Amino acid sequence: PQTIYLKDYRPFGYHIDAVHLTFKLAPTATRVIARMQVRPNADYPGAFFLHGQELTLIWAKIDGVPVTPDVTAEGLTCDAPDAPFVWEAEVEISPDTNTALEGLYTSNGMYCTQCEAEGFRKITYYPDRPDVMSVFTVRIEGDFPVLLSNGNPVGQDEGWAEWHDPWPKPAYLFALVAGDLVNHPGTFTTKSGKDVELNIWVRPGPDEAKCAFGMEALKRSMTWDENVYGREYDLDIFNIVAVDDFNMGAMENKGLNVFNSSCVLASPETSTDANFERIDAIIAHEYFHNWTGNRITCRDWFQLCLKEGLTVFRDQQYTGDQGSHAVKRIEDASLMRSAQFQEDAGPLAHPVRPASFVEINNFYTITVYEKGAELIGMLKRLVGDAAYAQALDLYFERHDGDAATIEDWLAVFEDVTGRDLGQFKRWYEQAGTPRVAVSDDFTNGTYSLTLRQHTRPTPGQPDKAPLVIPFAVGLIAPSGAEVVPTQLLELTEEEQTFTFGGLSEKPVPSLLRDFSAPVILERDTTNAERAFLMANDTDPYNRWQAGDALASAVLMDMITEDAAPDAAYLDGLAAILRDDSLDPAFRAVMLDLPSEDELARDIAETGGVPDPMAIYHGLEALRVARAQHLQDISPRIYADMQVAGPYSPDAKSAGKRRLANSALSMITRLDGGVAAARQFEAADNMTNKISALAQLMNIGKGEAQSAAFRADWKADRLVTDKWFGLTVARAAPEDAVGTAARLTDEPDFDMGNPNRFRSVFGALANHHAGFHDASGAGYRLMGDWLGKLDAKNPQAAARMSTAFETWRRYDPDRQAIVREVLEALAGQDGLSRDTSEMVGRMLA
Ligand code: HT7
Ligand code: ZN
Repeated sequence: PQTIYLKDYRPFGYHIDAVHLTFKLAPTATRVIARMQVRPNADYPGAFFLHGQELTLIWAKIDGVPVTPDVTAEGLTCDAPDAPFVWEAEVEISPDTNTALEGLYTSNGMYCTQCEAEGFRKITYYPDRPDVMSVFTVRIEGDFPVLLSNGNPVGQDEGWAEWHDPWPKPAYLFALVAGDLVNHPGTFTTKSGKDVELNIWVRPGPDEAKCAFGMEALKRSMTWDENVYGREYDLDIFNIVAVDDFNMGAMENKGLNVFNSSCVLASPETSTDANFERIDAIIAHEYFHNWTGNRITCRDWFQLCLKEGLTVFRDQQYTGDQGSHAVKRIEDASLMRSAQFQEDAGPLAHPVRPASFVEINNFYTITVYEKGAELIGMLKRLVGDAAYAQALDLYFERHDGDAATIEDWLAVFEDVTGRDLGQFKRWYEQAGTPRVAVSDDFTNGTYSLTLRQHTRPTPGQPDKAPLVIPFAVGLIAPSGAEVVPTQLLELTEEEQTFTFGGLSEKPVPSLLRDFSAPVILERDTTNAERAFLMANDTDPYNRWQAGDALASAVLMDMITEDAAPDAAYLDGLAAILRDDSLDPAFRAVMLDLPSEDELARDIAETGGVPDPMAIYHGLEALRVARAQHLQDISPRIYADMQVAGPYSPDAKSAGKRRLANSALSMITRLDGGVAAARQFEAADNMTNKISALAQLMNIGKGEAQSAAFRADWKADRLVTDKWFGLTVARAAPEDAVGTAARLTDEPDFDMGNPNRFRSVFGALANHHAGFHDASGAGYRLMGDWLGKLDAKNPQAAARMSTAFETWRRYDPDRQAIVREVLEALAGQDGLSRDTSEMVGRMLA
């Protein structure tokens, strides 16, 4: 397969000023007629090549005269005039047999599209690249009550509808939906007084009762983007459609967002607090793309972080505004440290702006999205809030209607601040997580901190240059009083020393406050100092980080030396739990423990070989010890945190439920499941129901409750996904693989539905001790199913293949089995470009 390089970028040889599409829908023989106004690009003359895949060309014409283009599996090339002309072509496609869920496909009888990144080429011949922007008019003919496309409706009658989108857009933002759908309506008046019709479209039936929250989330997002970024909506109508079979979370098609049902449908009985928060964030994310992605798009797919990093940053700000900025920052930083640092340290490491790819779908990664958002956060920290706001205003003004680059993005910051961002740009180009080694000294009332940065080699990038690292620091006196409030240091050299004078005693440093940069701190410290910061730090992220580091240190001793849990950790937790002045959600995150995967990483990092069962038993032992140590507090917390009245997913109530359920998990370790069984029976919302069930399963109980849950929710596919996932996640390590295999025999296991596949195999991949069972059964089961899935849905298979990303951490026997599984997969006949690229990188 061909590798595509950023350095080879060249504009298209033609402009497409307008495109008219006619769809004649039929399950296996849909006809698509395209008519395009084409104009040669005088600055960049080139061949008239149109992408196209899995299309049957019926006819093609230039200026009304039939032509016979050269057609290959990737597209067509045609001799074209050196002056403006009209291109017309008719193709036939088969939505019903399109199991890749890319292009036009059917899902439960409804037609829908997914075009990002390169799916439009499965709909018609077209320059399917984001820098070719055009004005689309779409006519849909089909026997459905609802026929939707981008932009505004311009006409409809029985069996047809026509839509016109006045905003030029790249083909990846095209969308079409047709089906028997019903709408949950709403309205929004923009700040300039324009009325916008809003709709969430679902299939008739129980989904209709699950739209209200999404509609309110959409209105909140629209208001927030006006108030915080000054961005107004720009069409008469905004449609969201819920689709069951969908590869990712949602898609920001202009004026017609398509959502995975699981990311828009919500009700108290079927959705957890975490689901509500995620839905709120995804609706916001897709809506925010209207400006950061749609009005300003990407020049090429190497610039993906331009829209995704910025839009994630914006949705993070939005979520923080809805509840607790502190807890949101802790969760975002925790995700970076657990999952993105892992990607950056392994065979799949790549820069936020990659320099090459084989299959772009493989680059919708946590590095592009979450690290991309961290880069925006660092820029904001470095230039300050006011300059950030000015730079964003300039970005929107200067690049509205453009297909832009990271260079364009950085230039607005340079122009606003006069600052040279040449060194900052390395963050976009250099893969790997920088390590900052910290040493300190205290002499004559002056405290000095020496910071030394180093980034290890990553695949294809052996040498790394120093980055500009915004490093937020505070100093705390031994009494616990903060003597130096947060200051932002800028580390630009390989090594730099920063001094703080006028101190009467040696302070304890609070380093990298608020996770001011995505780096790994290296510092010799003690459990006593970690406990001190856990108790005294004024920075909530660092307080959490100290607790997390302390828990990890305690667990490492328990796992590798069979030590008893350090009382400093248990006492520290008790103090936090007792402190009613602290936000319940914050207290709940303080109770989260490092995952088995993170502990395996830490063991490998210190030169050891992780033993998955030892890690599992270490964590279980700490859970029991915690439950015992906190047994006087947990029942009181559990009682205090009960939320009276009808369920509401607001952040305050959700925080209380989160803490109550953390307390329940400790109570359950000691009471044999009595309280959890009671909560299961009494719960009127999914958060409390499923948490109680999970606690019971954790102690090997809950069989009856699990069966009842399964039976009660058989008809609800999203709750059934939860049951599949929980059943694997809570299986004992020795049963996890067998459980996953058994679930694939259930009549409602459907590998064609990505949510269902992920509910089983995503849960298996995350079941550390089960997946890494010494027999290799987990690896083999995963490999077999990836092979089967790849033939249907390459994108989903490639994504799930990251389950093997960390295989080189484990012992030679396990490695040998994984190698065998990956090599078998690589050798599978007809393996997709998607999966073969991923497997190849993991084996390299
Ligand atoms: N921009 C979208 C990314 C995307 C996608 C979505 C659904 C299915 C396939 C997809 N490929 C790429 C989603 C987003 O980041 O908002
Ligand atoms: Zn996005």
